[in-house]
Amino acid sequence: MDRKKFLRLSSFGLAAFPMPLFSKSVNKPIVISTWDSGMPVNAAAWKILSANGKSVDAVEAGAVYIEDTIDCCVGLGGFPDRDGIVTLDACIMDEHANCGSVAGLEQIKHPILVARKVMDTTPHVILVGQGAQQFALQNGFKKESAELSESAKNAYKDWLKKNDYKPEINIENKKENGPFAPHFFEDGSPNHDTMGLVAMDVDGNLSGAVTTSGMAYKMHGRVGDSPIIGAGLFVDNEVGAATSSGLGEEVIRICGTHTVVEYMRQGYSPEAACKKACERIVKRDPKKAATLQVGFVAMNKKGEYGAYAIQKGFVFSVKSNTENQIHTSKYLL
Ligand code: SD4
Repeated sequence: MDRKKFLRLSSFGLAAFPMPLFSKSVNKPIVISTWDSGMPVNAAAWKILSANGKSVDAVEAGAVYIEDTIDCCVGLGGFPDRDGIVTLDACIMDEHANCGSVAGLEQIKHPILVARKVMDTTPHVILVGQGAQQFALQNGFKKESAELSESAKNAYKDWLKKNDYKPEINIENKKENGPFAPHFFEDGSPNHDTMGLVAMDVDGNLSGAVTTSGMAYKMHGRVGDSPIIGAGLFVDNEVGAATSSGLGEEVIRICGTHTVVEYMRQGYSPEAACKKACERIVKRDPKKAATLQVGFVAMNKKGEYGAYAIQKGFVFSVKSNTENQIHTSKYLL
């Protein structure tokens, strides 16, 4: 048989009898999230996943939980930008590639719920700033006080003393506090803890959500990777899902989570796919990469998961039927 004919026949064969992408049993339901703060976030998501709920509702519940509880990095308790204003970014994406996002949202407690509303009720994907706030208010969200939380107020006062605009991020390895320590500026104040989570429900459908106050002391109006679909979060229900934490500009430059998912599509494991994405960032500018942190976490359709970071110190949390724990990510540098 000539080669062309063989290829035609074999591709017909594949189309007629599609092979399942993965043949072994699937680890589901499962939720994974960035950082050790992901443990209670996973628990909130698990309530929905374990009751056979949808992954999109589970990731939303996880994000709502952290927006209510953490200071410094997510929600209205987060650290402000350099003008002293807290601006929030969030996004959500489901198994149908429906997605919604808000960026630079002020004085609204639950940006993730506004992002969900954008997804569910508008023909758009991203709303920003004033427009996002207007949309939230029109949809019954309450305008909260613009006052900073106590810890944010103190940290901002200290920062103003130096007023040093140096958007460094996530250099956990500069401070020796053990693997699960919070993540600090060199002066000891926490700098980040963006919450990104991805989940697979009992039906095998994937979704993800991200919520953050973004990089502390950023320029007013600066948007990071977190609310950008394909940067801070990407879900492809045929392949897998990924989310990121770290210096958003570097993630955006390589469309980080989309890149991770595309590597999984090529057959890389979640961990290897995250590693390849980190390598791209480092390759572009190795000197700069040595001064910053980016971490990716990913899950494939089999419920396998993995992570990789540029630097030491990135951790992630996993909850499934068989485990409930924090894992330490491998790193490049
Ligand atoms: C940003 N990626 O705004 C976010 C910050 C972050 O953990 O992840 N912090 O660039």
